[in-house]
Amino acid sequence: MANLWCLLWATITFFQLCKPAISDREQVPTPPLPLLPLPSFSQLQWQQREIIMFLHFGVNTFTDSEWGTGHESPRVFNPVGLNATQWVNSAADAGVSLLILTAKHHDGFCLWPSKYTDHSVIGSPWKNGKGDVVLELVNAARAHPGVDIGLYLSPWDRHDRRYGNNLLYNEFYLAQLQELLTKYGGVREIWFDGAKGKNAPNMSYEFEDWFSMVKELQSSINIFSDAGPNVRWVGNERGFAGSTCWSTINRTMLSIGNASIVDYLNTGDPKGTDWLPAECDVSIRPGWFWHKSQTPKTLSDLLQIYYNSVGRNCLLLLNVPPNSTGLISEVDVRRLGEFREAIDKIFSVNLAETCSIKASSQRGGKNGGFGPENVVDGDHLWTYWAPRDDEKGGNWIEIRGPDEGLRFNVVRIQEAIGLGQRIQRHEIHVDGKKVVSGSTVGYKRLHRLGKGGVVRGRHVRILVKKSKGLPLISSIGLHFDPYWHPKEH
Ligand code: FUL
Repeated sequence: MANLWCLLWATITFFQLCKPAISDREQVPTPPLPLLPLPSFSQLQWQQREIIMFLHFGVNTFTDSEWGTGHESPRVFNPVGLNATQWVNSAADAGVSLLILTAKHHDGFCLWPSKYTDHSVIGSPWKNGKGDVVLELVNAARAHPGVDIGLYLSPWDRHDRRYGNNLLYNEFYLAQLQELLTKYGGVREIWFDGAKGKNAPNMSYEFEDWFSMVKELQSSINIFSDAGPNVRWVGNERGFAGSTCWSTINRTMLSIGNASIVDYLNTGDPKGTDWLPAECDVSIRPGWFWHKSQTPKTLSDLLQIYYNSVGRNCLLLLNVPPNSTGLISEVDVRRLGEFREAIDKIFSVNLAETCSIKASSQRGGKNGGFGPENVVDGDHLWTYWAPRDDEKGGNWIEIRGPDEGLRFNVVRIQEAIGLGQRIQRHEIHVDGKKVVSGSTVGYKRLHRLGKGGVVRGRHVRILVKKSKGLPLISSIGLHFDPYWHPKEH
């Protein structure tokens, strides 16, 4: 009997000892589940590039035109001082990590010695027909770690006689794609332009075949077109995304070269089942190609474009066209430098980093790993603030400045988009007064504030009014932009 009591006592003691350990384990918060659809690894890498560069270059550079007719003689192409290292250096100095070259524009002239046409650099006096612009760019980029290349191959070809014959032209186009994607090593983005002249011959492009060949040859490439599959067009060529801009959209609603979907492309779709972030293409000059008579946009214009593209959850694809010498003109290089300097000046100081930060709640309590301090830890994507699942009312996070207050005019908010895009509506309050009423956030949302160009206050609260699931905020910044003069815009 005594043995039985002993056994009972030992069993009870054992379970009592175990109990706190089990309930402790239950208190460890599980991370929030991802909210579908999600970006792929390549899309996430792409998004973090923020600014990439387009290089429109070809026969148009020498004929002062934008859309060549296709009848240009290859002999007009002679960039005697071409130096792709200068292109790459100018881009890298401006913080650009990807350059997309027009390997062939609508005029059909190829910047590489294609085996499938003689309408190319082969027929030009440049390097006695032995040159290859694509190769020059690839070699220059390779010598600069961190700089990648992308290619633009115009579907609309005004030179090739096969254009208009569906089978023959699609085969020709596939052959050129294959050539470009096997000859030059890794290509990070391929650009399929939906543009086509009104009187162009009728022609169906076999996009699905093109896309699958591209993926087969370059598995980590991002394919751009009006309709993706990896990156979508933003719907205009001004570099402006919608003030609501979802990276999600329904691809079934999209088609390439369809003018009626530009508004949908501009804003995306909160109910979208596909992750298809938008790219904002815009030229630093009025034209896409270099023209002697044109000058670059002002710094103030470029900054406005930056806020309306990168600051609205998109990528900025800024075109900087090489001139007829084969160089990026000095004025453009200078403007790019000023642009980078301004961005660095604005964003290198985050006033929030020295403030105390409070939140409406935090998942898993103090030691759960989802506290509001994560929004100023500099690691933008994978550490974030998460409120509790059961929190009622609006979730908020508040930055509390020193007694003398804060002086700023830009608020930066970033979502942990690796787990999906969630925030639908948000507000910013300074010392209890609403100063911004906004919608989406996504990878990065920038608000320029202050009617007089500056805001002063002590407490800045970001209130999430509506969200698809829990809002997950990875970074918050309070910045001062000395270039912001609201009256100019
Ligand atoms: C457009 C083209 O027609 C322009 O020439 C330029 O290449 C621009 C990026 O895309 O659709």
